Amino acid sequence: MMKKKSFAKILTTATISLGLAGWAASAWAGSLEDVMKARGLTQKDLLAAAKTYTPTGGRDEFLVFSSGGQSGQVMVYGIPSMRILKYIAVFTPEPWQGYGFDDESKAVLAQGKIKGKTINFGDTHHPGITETNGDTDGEFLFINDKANPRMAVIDLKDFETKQIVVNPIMKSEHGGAFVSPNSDYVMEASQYPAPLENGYVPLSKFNEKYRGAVTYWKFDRKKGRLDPSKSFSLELPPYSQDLSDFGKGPSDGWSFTNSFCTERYIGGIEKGRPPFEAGCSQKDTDFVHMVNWKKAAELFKAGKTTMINGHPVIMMDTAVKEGILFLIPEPKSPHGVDVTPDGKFFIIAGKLDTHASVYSFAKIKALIDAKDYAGKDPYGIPILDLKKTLHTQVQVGLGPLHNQYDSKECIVYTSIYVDSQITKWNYCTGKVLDKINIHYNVGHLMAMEGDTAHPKGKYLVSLNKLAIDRFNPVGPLHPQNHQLIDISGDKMQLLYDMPVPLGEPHYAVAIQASKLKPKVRYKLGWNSREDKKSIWRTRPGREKIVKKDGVTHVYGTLIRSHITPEIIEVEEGEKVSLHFTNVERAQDETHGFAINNFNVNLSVEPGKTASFTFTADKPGVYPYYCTEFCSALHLEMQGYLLVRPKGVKASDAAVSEGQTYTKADYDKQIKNNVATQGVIDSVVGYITARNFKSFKSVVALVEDATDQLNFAADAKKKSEEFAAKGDYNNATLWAQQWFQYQVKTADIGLRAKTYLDEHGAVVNK
Ligand code: K7E
Ligand code: CUA
Repeated sequence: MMKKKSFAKILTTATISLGLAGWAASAWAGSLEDVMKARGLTQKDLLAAAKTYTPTGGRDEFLVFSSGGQSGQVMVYGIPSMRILKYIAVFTPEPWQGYGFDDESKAVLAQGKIKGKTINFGDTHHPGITETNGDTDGEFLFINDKANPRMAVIDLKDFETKQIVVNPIMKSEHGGAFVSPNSDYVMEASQYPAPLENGYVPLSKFNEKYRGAVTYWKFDRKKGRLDPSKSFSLELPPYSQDLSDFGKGPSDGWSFTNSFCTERYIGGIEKGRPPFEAGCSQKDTDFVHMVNWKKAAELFKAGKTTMINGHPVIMMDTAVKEGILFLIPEPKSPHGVDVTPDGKFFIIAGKLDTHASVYSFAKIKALIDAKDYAGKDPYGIPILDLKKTLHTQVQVGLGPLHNQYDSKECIVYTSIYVDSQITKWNYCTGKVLDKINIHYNVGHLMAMEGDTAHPKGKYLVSLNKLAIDRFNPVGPLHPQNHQLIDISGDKMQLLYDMPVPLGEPHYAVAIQASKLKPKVRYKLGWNSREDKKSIWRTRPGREKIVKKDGVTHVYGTLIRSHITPEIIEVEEGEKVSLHFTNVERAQDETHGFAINNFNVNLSVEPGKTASFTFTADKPGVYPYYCTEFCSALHLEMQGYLLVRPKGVKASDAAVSEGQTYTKADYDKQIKNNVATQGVIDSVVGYITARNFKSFKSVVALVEDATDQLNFAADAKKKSEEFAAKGDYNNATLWAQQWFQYQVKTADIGLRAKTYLDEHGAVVNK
């Protein structure tokens, strides 16, 4: 039995230890100068610290969604604090979130099966947020998988993955997810050419049968899902298509996809042939593909497509005939293609060139309108003359990759891989303005909303490929390094190094935090993956065990601090489906659920219903418990799954326990409860004497406390009923339960009191 402390005593101890901690800190810290000296910090360091430091309770101005690379996840962090807030599970099971462990999320992961195969890994590259008029709106996030061409949809109301779609024709993919200015389509471009059909085609047929493609996934914003029945693709030559971007403003209706290895080299180092890297970098230029996607969407609607693997594809000859596909040379093995905020230009940097090329959309459009072509590629696609399309070319450094835009007019930042630098330059005048060293080998870079119609400036993040010596060594596999750079002034200033213990980040997108409106709880009994009421939901007092179609369904609830039911007994071989609803209304009162030896953890956030279906294949005793430290009696949030051997009858014998209670125990417990109620009353008095209703968080806490007090009243009633019958054993136990609800009430009350104290609440007049 747990030793009971009176609640008043707990309060006093807490106060004393807080006081001591405050005293110790002030004695240790010394003056700012002392700390600077002791840690070897300069004024510049302090300035950088002041620009990123976020005091307790402080919030960030921007949130970043970063690809988690090979982890198959998305990382969320804040700017300028660089504090990591969440890893969103997308293509890969993640037990803390129950992702891939509860039935509901297993169904999402199962959507990502390819040719019947479960793929539990994803190589995420480019996150994209839904846009309205070319600006991110914070409703949904998309992310692609390069290794297994797939696209996932994350709802930013709860930061959960809702859908995975498999690309029906691609065998490799890199240029996703790019979102059209009003989120009609999400774009995905293939990378390594392969036959669009499934099945074997020898490499000797590379030129004729291997292909690239771009897919335009139709997004149904109302449903928050991609709609494969309204999506289509465009067949492209067997070049290695790379990144993409949608036009906006004057270039709205067009999409741009660049490529490398337009040499169409097929490798063969094992046969003594030069490797891919030699054969794919021979030519001085590759091609950016320009697609009139609005016209393509009309062709699709008009049925001018060929079905491949059940998916409509506009073939190249149709695209050429209809005038929706053009090529423009681009130097050399390029990587990024980035449309300027006003949509008048796009910038492409060639990895093997020192220049960034600024293309003028107006010039391109004039050439297309005049049918002024420089030639055709081997597939009959018109090629425009490079020189005639250029606005300017600027020498930015060795190995330029990606571009991001500033809030200041004409200012762009380019990541320089080989030089390990970021170059700031003016794409209107063609002038280089500033360079800053980064550590090391930057890939993508990201400015605040820096790929939208209205970039927000202020900060830039350098997403570096190597960390080498920047952090304490942790073995041969180093962390990634995101570096925060201040771009508010004329000179860039490095502010912060953030190690990232996750897969290679590739791209990230930032959004003003104020645009995000995530919820704090689900409606009661919610299937979060399907966004509707769960058919398995239940309420407190309605918990039940029902056999249906050979499956034993357990409709249970979770609340501080018990699981209902606490004993589940089934027979060997029985199929069991557990459905738990978290019936908390309080913010952040998540419960977890794990059973010994069943490879399961559920994360059941307030309101959510999560299920776990299994076969009780081995007789035995399997404790289960809550995996989140949800309350003082969290360790007691437990239960037993008993699997009876086949043919053995359930034993109805009286439960035998360690302890029975007498009237003396009962009286002692009641006395304690009455004293505790006194403490609660004083906390309640403190809160209600102040303007607590002006604080949303406190109002929510008071609501929760009221719930707990109602539960306490219930338990009190049961206790009194048993006492009246002279059953002091049950009376004492229910009195103890009454006390447990009091503890929860007091815990919440104290949280509310602290909040009021910290936020300057005032006494009511
Ligand atoms: Cu690594 Cu955009 Cu996939 Cu460049 S990508 S670095
Ligand atoms: Cu619920 Cu611990």
